[in-house]
Amino acid sequence: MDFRQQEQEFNRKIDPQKLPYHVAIIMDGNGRWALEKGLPRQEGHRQGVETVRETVRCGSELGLGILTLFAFSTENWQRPAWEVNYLMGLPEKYFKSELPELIRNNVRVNLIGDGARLPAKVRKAIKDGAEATKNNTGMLLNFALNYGSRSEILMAVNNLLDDAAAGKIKGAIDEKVFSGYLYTADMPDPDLLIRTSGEKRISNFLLWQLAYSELWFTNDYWPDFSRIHLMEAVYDYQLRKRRFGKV
Ligand code: V0D
Repeated sequence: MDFRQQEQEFNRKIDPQKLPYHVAIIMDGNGRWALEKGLPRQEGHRQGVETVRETVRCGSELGLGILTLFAFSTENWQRPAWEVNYLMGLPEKYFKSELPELIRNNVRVNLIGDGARLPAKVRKAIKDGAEATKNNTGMLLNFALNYGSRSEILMAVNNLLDDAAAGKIKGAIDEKVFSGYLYTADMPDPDLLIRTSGEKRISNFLLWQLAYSELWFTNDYWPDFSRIHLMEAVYDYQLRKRRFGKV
């Protein structure tokens, strides 16, 4: 069965009424993909951006509400300087080629993570991209950049302490109030988490938000991820009976 036929089959099988509203993806394996092909690591990242394009296109076509992509973790600063440098050029490159299509497809772009500690040119690229898409009402596309979940939780706690000291907190903190202090304030938690490249870890990604999410893994590296993978994950999600801890 070729790619086109597989896509058509999933289009038949996926129930558009039961889509996961929020899908989060840990895009792992660009470096290994390149290594195994005898290519420089940046080739893996370059191909990884192509996969981002295709995944955003497919998510938007399916009608997902939110797609959250883990692009750069707070730990990724420990990579070689040349690689970090190359990665930091990707947001600008991405918008240069994708902005018209994002606008055409009604996609809104948002950053989650500690934006203040990113290089100015990256902040500007994302600010411009977010600004240009802010009135779009279709899929929300979150890029997690300089993101770490424990530091996000601590940011929330510290902002809560400030608000408490300012007398803005009434009574005990419940889950809903706490969630409002995270980068994902006002967004429903991910229904489905996808991780590529065979690793079966959460790696400090959305620890609070993933409490009840379905998890889907593939051994394929991110540059080899395709719309077939996304559709298969969505279809698999639909087959699972979600119980939220109940019987
Ligand atoms: C490399 C695989 C898109 C993961 C995908 C700065 C690692 C390609 C973006 C991007 C990266 C980020 C923000 C934004 C628009 C695009 C991106 C990074 C890495 C780290 F507003 N791909 N991408 N950012 N890779």
